[in-house]
Amino acid sequence: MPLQETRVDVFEDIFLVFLGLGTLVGVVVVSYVLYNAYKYRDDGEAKDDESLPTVGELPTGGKGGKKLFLSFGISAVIVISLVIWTYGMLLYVEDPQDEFDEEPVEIEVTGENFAWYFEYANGIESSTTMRVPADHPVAIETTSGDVWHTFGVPDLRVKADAIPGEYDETWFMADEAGTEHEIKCFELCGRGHTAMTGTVQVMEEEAFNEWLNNQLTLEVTIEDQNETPVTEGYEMTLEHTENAQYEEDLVHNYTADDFDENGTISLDHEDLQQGGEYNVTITFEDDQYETIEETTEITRPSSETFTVGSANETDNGNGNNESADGGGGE
Ligand SMILES: [Cu+2]
Repeated sequence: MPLQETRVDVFEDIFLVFLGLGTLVGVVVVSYVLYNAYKYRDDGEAKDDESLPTVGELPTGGKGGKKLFLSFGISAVIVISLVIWTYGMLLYVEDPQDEFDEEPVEIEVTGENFAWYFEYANGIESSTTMRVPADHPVAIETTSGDVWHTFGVPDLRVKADAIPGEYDETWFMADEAGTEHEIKCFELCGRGHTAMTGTVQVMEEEAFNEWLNNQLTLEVTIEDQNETPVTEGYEMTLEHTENAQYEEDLVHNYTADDFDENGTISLDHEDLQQGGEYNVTITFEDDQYETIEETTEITRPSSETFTVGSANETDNGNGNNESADGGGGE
């Protein structure tokens, strides 16, 4: 079986084989019926070798059921080989994991509140539009945040249950960059069911990777209460809240020298490696300002501004280290 066949190819092959064989068998059977109807037609004259049966007479002669066995035999060969071949094709559709010659792109799909949400392996999230690379296997895991839904992309022959607490796995491959395919819900789930649509957007692999990397960025700015950049005398630590779950150590340390004159540092996918929720800790030399401890979520290009307060002014212990834009990146 050729590698990297898409689901569409497989189902098209099965359809064509069934159509071809069905047509062939139909033509043979109908022709043979017509041929015999003609050959043994009643033209009003009895032939020499014809002995008309009479009521109650049992048939004699014949060739030991040769024709019967022949037709049963041919049918059995056709049906059994069809079953085996189709089963093999469907096994490939069900579980092609070993046959992928590239690592599939992994996406977790969640149906919730009549909308579709997508989370990529690097922690990046999107909704409604699912971007995928062309000619590259995509492995999806579907689940639901509320009621039963079913994720389906008819064009790509994809369908997977989305059930709360369960993960259904399937895969697909789209072969033409620039095309779009409609996503629909195939489980009557409520009032918003028919509007529960989305789009699979097929991109060139390079453009897809660029998009995915560009989503994983964080800009942090530190300023004081007069909106003046703070550029000296501090250290910042970012620690992924689920660090233990990842192979890489997702703890990143920066000093004031890494920030520019605007008190800003821009981190990209190479710095961060993984999106998701991070604990941000900023400590100041000589207790110049109170330590900042916040969490930030990076699921798309994010920015955070932290406003520092003077350490000796913070007698009520709050209100000084909240981020100025109300949490950013949300
Ligand atoms: Cu639904």
